[in-house]
This record gives sequence, C-alpha cells and structure tokens, in this order.
Amino acid sequence: PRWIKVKDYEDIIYEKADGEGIAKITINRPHVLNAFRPETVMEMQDAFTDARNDPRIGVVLLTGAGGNFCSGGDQKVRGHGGYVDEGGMARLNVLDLQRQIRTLPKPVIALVAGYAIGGGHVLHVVCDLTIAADNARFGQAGPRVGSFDGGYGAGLLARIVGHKKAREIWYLCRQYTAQEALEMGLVNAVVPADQLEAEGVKWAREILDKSPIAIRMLKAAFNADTDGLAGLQQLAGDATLIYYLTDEAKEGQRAFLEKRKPDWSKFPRFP
Ligand code: 2NE
Repeated sequence: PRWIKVKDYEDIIYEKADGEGIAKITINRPHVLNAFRPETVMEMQDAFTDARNDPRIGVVLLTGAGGNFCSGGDQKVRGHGGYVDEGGMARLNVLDLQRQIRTLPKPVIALVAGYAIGGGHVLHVVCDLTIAADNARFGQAGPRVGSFDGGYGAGLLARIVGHKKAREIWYLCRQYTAQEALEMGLVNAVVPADQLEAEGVKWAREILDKSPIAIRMLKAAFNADTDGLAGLQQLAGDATLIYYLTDEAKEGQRAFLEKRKPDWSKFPRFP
C-alpha cells in the first residue's frame, strides 16, 4: 500500500494505507531498540484513538522502526514510582495503552521483528494477532531489572501459552526465537524479515473482507472470556450498539419523546 502520514509525532510514526482500511503505528526510537517513555505511550494512545474513531479503519498494525519491535520501558527515564515524563511526573501509562488495545473494537496485529522484550513483549501479547519475522526474539525482562507486569503480562500470557510456560518465561527471563514462539502458540506466523509488513497487510486485507460487526463482536467475545466484568461490559456495549439499530429500541425512544406509551406489539418475542 501507499502509506500516508496522518500527523507528526516525535516518538512514533502514524500512517494509513491510501484507500484501504489499514492504519499503521510504528514505535520510532531505534536508538533504544524502541523502548518507550511516557511520551511514546501518550502518542500511541493518541494514534489508537484516531484509528478507533475513523470509521474507514478496520485493522491496525503495530510495529517498530529500525528492525526491532520494542524493548519495553525506557530504563533511562525510570524514576521513583514509574517512568518519568518531561514534566517530571513518574507514571506507568503503558498499562492504559494495553487496555486501549484490548478494547479497540478492531483487530490489532503486532508485526514483530527483532526484540520484543519486557513491556514491549506485553504489547504484542495484548494485540489480537502477532506475525513474527524469522529474526524475532521474545521474552520478559522485569525480574532482571527490578520490574514485573502482573496484569495482562502474566495472566493473559498464561492463557496464551499455558501456566507452566508463562512462569518459565517470567521466572527465567530467557529469550525465545520466532520458531519457539510459534510452537508455544505465542505468535500466529513466522515469515522472512523482509516480508513482515507485506504479510501483515495480507492478513489485514483478509480481515477487511469480513463483516465488520462480526469481527467486532468476536473480539469482544474473546475479551469477555478473559476480562471479567470489564470484558462483559465491552460485549454488552456492542450488544447495545446493535440494539440501538433496531426499530424496537427506536420505538422506546420515540414514545418517550412523544410522551406516549411505547407500542411493543409489533416486535416479536423470538423463541
Ligand atoms: C533487548 C536487549 C536484550 C538487546 O541487547 P543488545 O545487546 O542487542 O543491545 P543493547 O546494546 O543492550 O541495546 C542497544 C541500546 O539500546 C538501549 C541500550 O541501553 C543501548 O543503548 P546504549 O546503552 O548503548 O546507549 N536500550 C535497550 N533497551 C532499553 C530499555 N528498555 N531502556 C533504555 N535503553 C534501552 C537489551 O537491550 C535489553 O536487555 N534491554 C532492556 C530490556 C528491559 O529490561 N526492558 C524493561 C523491562 S521492564 C518493562 O518494560 C515494564 C514493566 O516490567 C512493567 C511496566 C512497564 C514496563
């Protein structure tokens, strides 16, 4: 596709494919292997919000510049209580970004070349699908540098690869090849590094061929299974969206505005 830049950012590149429903967010701090600082996360939140609000976008690709995906939180700006932003405030705002990716009602595909380590690894874990380049390296690093992610980083990982493997990944902080990641169900496919983006676009186009609401409901359904009441809220919100499209729901609103009793008689009670 022909990528068109949406907006200027400092730490990321945000583009959309010309005439197609694909957005691409690229973490762009190659000097630190795309480690994120609070500003990186804020820019990603802004781009994901745009992708959510643009009705033409159906799939988001998340990737990294310079041959790596992401090496996690930038340890050079880690301070007392979190990662310190330019205003001096320590924060862990990547957790908000993780939830944003989960609740975005459109599939997000991680395209991972090189390192996906620490909080960078968790970012691909929360994406709907992951396509790995054959040179990708996966792993957690928290216990080595004095950190951990006990949310999606532990729980969702365990649902994906099983508890034994997830505990191994966290307790030992080893790195795993793309092939090993494929074998443990951590990624969907492995392709030569120079075909990573093309493969991601191919998968995105296949998804875009399908019913948008069916895809949206499936994402919410998969999340409901793991996200408890927040997951049910997402699924139920989508049910409400669809209900609002019906004449039955519109009759309720109309009757209220016309100050009359709603007439539900024309709406069947399905078996
Ligand atoms: C990724 C890895 C294994 C790569 O090793 P190597 O030898 O290929 O590269 P090198 O020389 O370590 O890295 C290249 C440059 O990138 C910087 C390095 O410091 C180096 O720059 P200089 O020192 O030469 O100037 N760099 C790499 N990762 C960085 C990072 N995360 N922060 C700041 N600078 C980084 C190797 O680089 C590595 O082990 N990186 C650290 C991985 C890590 O510990 N990540 C944080 C885990 S904690 C986390 O992400 C987190 C969380 O647990 C909970 C909430 C939020 C975040």
